[in-house]
Amino acid sequence: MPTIVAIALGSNLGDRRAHLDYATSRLGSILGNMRVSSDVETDPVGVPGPQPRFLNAVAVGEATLPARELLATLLAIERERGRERPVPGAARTLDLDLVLFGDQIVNEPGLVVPHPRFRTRRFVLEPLAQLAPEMVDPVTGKTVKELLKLVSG
Ligand code: PH2
Ligand code: MG
Ligand code: MG
Repeated sequence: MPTIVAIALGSNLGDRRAHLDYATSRLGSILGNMRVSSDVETDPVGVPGPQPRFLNAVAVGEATLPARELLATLLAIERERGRERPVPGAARTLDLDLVLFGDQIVNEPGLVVPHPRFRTRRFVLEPLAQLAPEMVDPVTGKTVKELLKLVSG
C-alpha cells in the first residue's frame, strides 16, 4: 500500500526555476499520482544574514519507498543540483524536505517526520493547502487547512 507524502521544495541560489523543475521531474518518477503546487516567491525565514528570496513549492504523491529510503533519495536529488552545506541555514540551490509521510511519526537521528517546523511555515502550508487541505498532521491531529489558519491570524 502506498503512503501519501508531502515534500517541500525550496531554492534561493542560482537558477531557482531550473532547480525546482529538475526536482519536480525527478520526484515524478518516484511518486505515484504526483501533484505539484504553483510556485510562491517568499522572503527567507530564520536564516543567518541577508539572503536572496526563495522560490518554494510543495509536491504530494504516493510513495512506495520507506521513509528512510525516500529521505536518502531527496538528499541525492539535492546533491545532483550541487547542494552544499557550508553552515546551517546557508543559501541553497535545492532543499527537499519530507514534511508528511502518511500518518507516520518518526523521531530518529537525521529523520524527523512530520517536519518539526512545518506547522509555522507559511511557505510550506500555503502551497500544501492548495493540494491537500484535508491532509492531517499526525502529531497535532489538525488538518493543513487548520494549521494554515493558525499562522494566518
Ligand atoms: N527554508 C529554510 C529556512 N528559511 N525561508 C523560506 N522563505 N523558504 C524556505 O524554503 C526556507 C526558509 C530551511 O530549510
Ligand atoms: Mg528546509
Ligand atoms: Mg532540508
